[in-house]
Amino acid sequence: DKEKIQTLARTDKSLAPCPETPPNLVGPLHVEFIDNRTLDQVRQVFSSSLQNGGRYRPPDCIAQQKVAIIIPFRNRHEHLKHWVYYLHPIFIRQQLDYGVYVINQDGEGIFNRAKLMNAGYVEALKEYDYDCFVFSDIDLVPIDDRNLYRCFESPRHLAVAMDKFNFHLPYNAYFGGVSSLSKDQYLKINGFPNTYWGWGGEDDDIYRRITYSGMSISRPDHVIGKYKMIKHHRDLHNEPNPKNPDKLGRTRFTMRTDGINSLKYKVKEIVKDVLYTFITVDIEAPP
Ligand code: UD2
Ligand code: MN
Repeated sequence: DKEKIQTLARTDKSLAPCPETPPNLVGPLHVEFIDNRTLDQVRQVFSSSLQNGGRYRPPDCIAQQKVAIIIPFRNRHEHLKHWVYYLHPIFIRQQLDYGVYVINQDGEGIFNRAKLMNAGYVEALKEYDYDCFVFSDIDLVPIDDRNLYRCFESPRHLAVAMDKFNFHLPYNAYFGGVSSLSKDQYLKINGFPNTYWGWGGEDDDIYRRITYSGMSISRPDHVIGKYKMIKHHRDLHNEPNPKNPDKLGRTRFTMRTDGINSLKYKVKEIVKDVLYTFITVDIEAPP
């Protein structure tokens, strides 16, 4: 069958590695979040090019990296449809061997972005031998496809020039929005913190974990690293948490015990859509 033939083709040693720089990139993109786009339309666009679960690999070469895209999520379906519409074609042009994992927080408890991303890391690895992890907000769309969604020598911050920050970095140690870490880099920092409930702080904690582990940050330049954020209000149950900034002074110590080595959650449901794998998790959120 089709699946078997594809698997054979992949293991065929005659298939060459994809080129270091993908040949079909177009550069700056036109991105517009139009109201009448529907998820069903987007499904139809990609139904023949993607494998179920939002998986893809280049048919004619061996991808440079196996990349899991992890999205922390709850109640943002309005954004999800735009994200898949714009990101899948970019990933295909970038010749990634990739899968998209939407990690949906179960229940109405306080949101926890970083813990969801930890759960996404674990769940993606149960499925495939990924060597690179890109963590992305659901509302961020790059407007240049030369911004490669892959891993680099150092942990990478991809969302360097967002429209909401006037296409500037808000501060030098900013690590929010979209980032990538190889499996080794991620394990070196013990993954992300599980204890940042509510809005804010978790991205700065991750930045500190990286520097305290002796690594630096890599970034695209400000032309390639441009993003549009879909406009939104602060969600319910994700209020800024005043305790979060205070925790940063202790990250150097807490990072050894709060992270992938202390992660606890339960999978409630896994749904395979053609555009993504949608995993609902109970992360023991406080009310
Ligand atoms: C900023 C950062 C983000 C993170 C956050 C602080 C940008 C563009 N992003 O985002 O990376 O550091 O501050 O926590 O500056 N989400 C849901 N449902 C919810 C709440 C959040 O799906 O109810 C997810 C979704 O993927 C969203 C992300 O969490 O994009 C970040 O939340 P946000 O968009 O409300 O926060 P924002 O834009 O201030
Ligand atoms: Mn946002």
